[in-house]
Amino acid sequence: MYGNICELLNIQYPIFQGAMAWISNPELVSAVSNGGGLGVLATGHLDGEGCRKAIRELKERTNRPYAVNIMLLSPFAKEIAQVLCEEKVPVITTGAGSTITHLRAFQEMGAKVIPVVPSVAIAKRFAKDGVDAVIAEGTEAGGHVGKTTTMALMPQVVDAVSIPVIAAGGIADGRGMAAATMLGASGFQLGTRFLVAKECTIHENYKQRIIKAKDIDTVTTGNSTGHPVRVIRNKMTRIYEEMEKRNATPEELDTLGRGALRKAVIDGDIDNGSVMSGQIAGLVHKEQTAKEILEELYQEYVAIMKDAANLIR
Ligand code: TUI
Repeated sequence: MYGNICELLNIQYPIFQGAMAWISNPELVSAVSNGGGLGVLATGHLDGEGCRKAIRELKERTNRPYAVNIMLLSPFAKEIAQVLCEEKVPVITTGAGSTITHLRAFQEMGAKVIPVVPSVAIAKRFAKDGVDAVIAEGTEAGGHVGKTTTMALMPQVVDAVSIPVIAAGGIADGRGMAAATMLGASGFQLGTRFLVAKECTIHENYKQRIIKAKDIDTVTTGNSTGHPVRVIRNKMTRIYEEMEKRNATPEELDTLGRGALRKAVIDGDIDNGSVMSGQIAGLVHKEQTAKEILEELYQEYVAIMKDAANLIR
């Protein structure tokens, strides 16, 4: 059950930084990998050549293990898969899809393949295909999410597969990591906490909005299109909600959503942009370096785990 993910991936801490399109760039990813975690490069906003350039920059910045994520809904997924093989990426995570193009090619090239799954059925399918581990992501997470909470999803996925399961969604401190361990997690993936890393180059407005966020500040848009996306509630989500209520077509909704993440991340327009965030943003209070975040998370985690037996008698 608790496979050793640090040994499998040759990392110091069992902590992944979630791939966030436009956000998880070589600067952030290298800071996490150099700090002892697993930095995960996002490619959801890139084409094949953009992806190659980002991987090469990342290789310049770190000699430690890193991962690259393929967003399987991306129109460029196929050419990105090809680039990952050519660039001999050591760890590949996937999101937003249940079929991986080039799975065999990835494994023959020597990569470990770790898909994100929102349900037991999809976890089982990938396990049967021979992936190395899965990331079970609860609906608390930011961005494109499934419907089940981390609390309910984790133990069910752990029981359904015999490969390591990484927990994602709703984790931002050592307590969350300890709780996930009790549910059977072999590692943890955090996105929201790394939004406020010093090396995270998102617009300052985005960072401050995360730091200010409260527990009830996120909503999911896109419930009617079958692709719910968790974001901070703002003017854009209110317009989106209105449009969904009057049964706007998926095309109309897409038009509103298109470019919205870039608007928030790059332009700092947190009113009209898509400020993707997990529900745990209310727990994220301060900017720190990626290394400080990793060290603090792990120290909190170890202290809680060591003390856990004292809670019973
Ligand atoms: O992929 C994510 N999170 C993301 S991707 C993204 S970019 C985007 N922007 C706008 C609309 C849609 C995407 C922002 N956030 N997380 C991993 C994840 N994967 N969450 C859920 C899933 C998932 C969903 C369905 C995995 C497999 C799956 O299979 C269903 C099928 O039938 O393919």
